[in-house]
Amino acid sequence: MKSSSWCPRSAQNNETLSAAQRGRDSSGMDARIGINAEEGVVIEINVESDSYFADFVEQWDSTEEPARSLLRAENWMPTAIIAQLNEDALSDIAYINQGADGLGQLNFHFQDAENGFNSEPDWIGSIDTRGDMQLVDIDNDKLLDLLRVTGEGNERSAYFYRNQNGSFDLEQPNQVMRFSGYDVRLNVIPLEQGSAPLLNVSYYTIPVVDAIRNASINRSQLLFGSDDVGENQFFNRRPDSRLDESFSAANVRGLSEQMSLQYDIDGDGRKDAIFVTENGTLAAKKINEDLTIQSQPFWEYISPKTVFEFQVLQLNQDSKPDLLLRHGTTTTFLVGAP
Ligand SMILES: [Ca+2]
Ligand SMILES: [Ca+2]
Ligand SMILES: [Ca+2]
Repeated sequence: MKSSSWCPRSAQNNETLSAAQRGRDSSGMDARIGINAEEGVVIEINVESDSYFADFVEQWDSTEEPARSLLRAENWMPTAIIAQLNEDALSDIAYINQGADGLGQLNFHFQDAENGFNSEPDWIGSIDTRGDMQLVDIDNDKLLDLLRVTGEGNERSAYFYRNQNGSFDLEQPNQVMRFSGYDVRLNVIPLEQGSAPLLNVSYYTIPVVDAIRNASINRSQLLFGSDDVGENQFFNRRPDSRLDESFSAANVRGLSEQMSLQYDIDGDGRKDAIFVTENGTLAAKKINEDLTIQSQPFWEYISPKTVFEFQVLQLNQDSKPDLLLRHGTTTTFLVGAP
């Protein structure tokens, strides 16, 4: 494990390392893209371990949050959550169980200043529990709305429901969007504090012609704003911007983690697009006012080892973002310096 500091305030490279020191070939990584009839595109990434016993035993300090959690809390919906569901300042409870009709049931218990919570739910709604569900504030009114994503194969449908002071019309989504691609992910992101959230949709596709000649895979980022929405809808029908990147065996490192628009890397109050480059470094691009992602990164961190995964964390008490970079067998912490 390595710990160093970096300056999030200005665009910079890690100048203590020359590009030649990146260790392109010493990362012990081998990647291969193949295509077969049964599995489609297969990406094999082998990471060589320094020792067969590396990470075999891990000691956890029970008084501290584990740095490497088995579940990332932001990626799953727990059985019951505490959330702002109606128009008062008190937190409420939401959970899903099986209703009397045998179908899924969404339950809300509203908090009352005098009596706390009722044992019976204050609002229930019958809901199809297939697919992924998320309670997230989509329209920036502080009340959590519902996003449900379902589908099979490479077809995905996203259903958006608006929270109306503690209830949803689950029969009638406010907006439905459909996407074709693999590993379709939807993220609702306020680019700046208090600004209207945008929708970031990312997925992979396989170009048919290229796939035969030269195995490759495309990664797309769509950004939907909300300045031209239809009545009662959340997001524009057409994406405001689209970024398509092509990957083959030569630049497969860039595929190891999706681009993230969740973090403000330079502390200017506006989220940036962070991604792993094809050289296995970490870089960030600005997101313009028109929601296009700039073509050139304004920041790149050249690590001595290939980066496979990253997280932006608050490791200390200052409000500057800290970075956790995962390599093949090691982890680097970068603590933001003023
Ligand atoms: Ca409430
Ligand atoms: Ca809302
Ligand atoms: Ca920024």
